Amino acid sequence: MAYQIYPKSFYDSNKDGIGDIPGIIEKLDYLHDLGVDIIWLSPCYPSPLADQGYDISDYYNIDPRFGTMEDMERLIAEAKKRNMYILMDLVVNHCSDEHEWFRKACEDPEGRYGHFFYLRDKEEGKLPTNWRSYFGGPVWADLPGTDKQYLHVFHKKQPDLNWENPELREEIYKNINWWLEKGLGGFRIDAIINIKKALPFRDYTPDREDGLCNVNTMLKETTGIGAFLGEMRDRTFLKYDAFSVGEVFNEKPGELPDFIGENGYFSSMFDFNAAIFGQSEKGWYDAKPITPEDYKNCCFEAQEKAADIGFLSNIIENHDEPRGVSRYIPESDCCPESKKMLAALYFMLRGIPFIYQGQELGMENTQFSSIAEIDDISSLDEYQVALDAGLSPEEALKVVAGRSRDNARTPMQWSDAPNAGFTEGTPWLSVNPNYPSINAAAQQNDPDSLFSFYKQLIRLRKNPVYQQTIVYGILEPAFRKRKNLMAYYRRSDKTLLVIGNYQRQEQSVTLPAAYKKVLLNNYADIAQDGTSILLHKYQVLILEL
Ligand code: TEU
Ligand code: CA
Repeated sequence: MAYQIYPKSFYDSNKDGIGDIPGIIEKLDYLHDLGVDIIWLSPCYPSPLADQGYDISDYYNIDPRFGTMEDMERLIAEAKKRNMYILMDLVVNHCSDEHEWFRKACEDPEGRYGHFFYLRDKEEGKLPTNWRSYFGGPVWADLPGTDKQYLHVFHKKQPDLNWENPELREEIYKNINWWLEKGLGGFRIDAIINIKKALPFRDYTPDREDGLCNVNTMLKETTGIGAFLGEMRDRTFLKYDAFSVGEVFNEKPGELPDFIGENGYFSSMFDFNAAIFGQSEKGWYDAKPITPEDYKNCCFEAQEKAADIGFLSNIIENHDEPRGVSRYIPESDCCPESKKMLAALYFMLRGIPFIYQGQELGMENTQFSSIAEIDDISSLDEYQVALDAGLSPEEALKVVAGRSRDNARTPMQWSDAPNAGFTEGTPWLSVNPNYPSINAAAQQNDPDSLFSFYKQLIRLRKNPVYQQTIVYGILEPAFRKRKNLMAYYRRSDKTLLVIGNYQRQEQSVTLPAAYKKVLLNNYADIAQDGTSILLHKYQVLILEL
């Protein structure tokens, strides 16, 4: 199983308030104890941090805020000693506008590096296309010192790289191989669906009053991304037997086998079906909340789609999402039992489970009392979108607080010491005020803690007796029509039933047969009468049938 670290917020070893690589090394035993095999690090390359490191200014280095290349090499080696592998983030849809390539493109737009980007002649009063960037506003900005404009589908400080140019692709493959040569286990591949643009560029029907359209409208028209992804796989990952997991939103119907099937572009890709549920073209303020039934349907839909094809990577949160327990559990019901239920339900799905830092402790969304407390550029844009739509500042803040990427980015809660033991300095982002009750130190030696529950889930997945079934077994939904009950069989040489009562009211179920063994239970007991079980509030069971 894999664990995502957001370096800036994981552990600060030198009191500057910013998490760093030596800090990660100090915590490797913690991760090893949890049972982690693969660690994905969000970007720690040199970066102006316009988008928290997803704007890279040098692909061959480590940002001094996070440490040195020696630290990184030590991390890879120390992880390996503990049988763990490091994945880095591969951010190659765009680089930073402070990358040397972009600076050279500004100096000579017609030269080699001008062709690394998408440049168009500037026309007064008219943009080359009417696409809206993911972080708001048009995707076109003036190329400094020239009469041209460049494309950025994310932030202005994240110019898109021109994948149509073979020289650019060579540079990327060279960089990937350079890291793999260092002993890196592989990559998580950022925003990859954006690398192929629909050519020639054109306008699409606007979807908001700003006259712009979502980038996805353009992406839907693209064909041929496979040629780039297949080439990248063959030139890099394949040669090193490296692990790759793609951040793929909206692949086209029928494309899944190309992505994660036999000899697919990637080893795996994330399942975002639940994460994107309820999204609205209009913005966060118009998004629909997700109910337990919706969550169940999202999971099963994705499972069914991938069943004969490959392994999805399953998550309940990441650095771009609110905390899973705050999103997928009805607000007033967020408690240790429901957190464990959610943990078991997603962890036992077919695929590769990923845990995001702090998820194993049940970290929750934080509180924002003013927009000034928010750092995330995506939240700041959505706040404005909500205000423009007529929401009051209080309403807009509430919308953003529920969705903000900063919910996941607050410092890791290690202990009840000041600043949750994350730093002895001033943290770059405030800690969640609930750290005195939710922290690692309080949970590590408590057999009833969420941390211990995750440990048991991981041990179960690795237990040779059940591994075949949990890793490779098919998934078959059970009691599908029962409301607020999420249950499924995992079948191979054994049959397991995972069953969760996704509500505060008790609920009874009749098993098809008596079970042989209880593999995991988030309560001390099972209220049972023969094959009929009365599930407690948010009770989850993993049974061997
Ligand atoms: O995210 C890609 C992506 O599609 C985002 O727009 C995501 O939907 C958004 O952040 C939600 O608010 C990746 C990274 O995970 C993200 O952190 C980066 O900001 C983005 O790429 C640009 O590199
Ligand atoms: Ca530091």
